Amino acid sequence: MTDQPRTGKVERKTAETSIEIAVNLDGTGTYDVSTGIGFLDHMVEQFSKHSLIDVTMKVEGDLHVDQHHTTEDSAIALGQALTDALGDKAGIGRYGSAYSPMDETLSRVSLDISGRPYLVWKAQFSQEKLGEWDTELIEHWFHSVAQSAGLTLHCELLYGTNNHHICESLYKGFARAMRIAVERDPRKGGAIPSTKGQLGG
Ligand SMILES: [Mn+2]
Repeated sequence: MTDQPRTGKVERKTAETSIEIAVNLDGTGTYDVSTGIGFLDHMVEQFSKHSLIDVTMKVEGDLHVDQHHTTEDSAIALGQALTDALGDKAGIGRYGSAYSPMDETLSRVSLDISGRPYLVWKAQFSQEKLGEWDTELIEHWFHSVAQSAGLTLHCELLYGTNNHHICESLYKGFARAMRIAVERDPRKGGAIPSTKGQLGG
């Protein structure tokens, strides 16, 4: 097992979006995020801050159409950058869970960096928008990250009413669960955390 910081990088350009993302799993929660969607920036910043994963994310999307491509493609690219940084996943905790209280809201996020993408989503919003961001895209963001990072990801709102709190609680929970799951456990040495000897594929 090496002590080198685990970094990942993705550049993705289509007719709909142009994206540059860099992550450092062994960072300090430093971020520079610009997607053109204010609330999405706020959420990706929360992800970085509470996972301690450094995130640089520059997105130029076709927001004149709507926010779908920008949300989806930036989530896919973030998942790819995380996968790139994780490499063979040697020595990682693999699993992570977090409860996140935020005033009246409580959520639970539980995940496995399994290589088997799956999203269980049990949360709903009563507003159509947070800032200018369409709330129907929030589940889609988590679905896209789970797919491209190979996560088995369970996101549940246990209770809560304020839409800003609900969304932020889920992102903070995702961040804190990821922090635990990507952390290198020195007791594991460089072992792949699976009796199969590999994760994914
Ligand atoms: Mn907030």
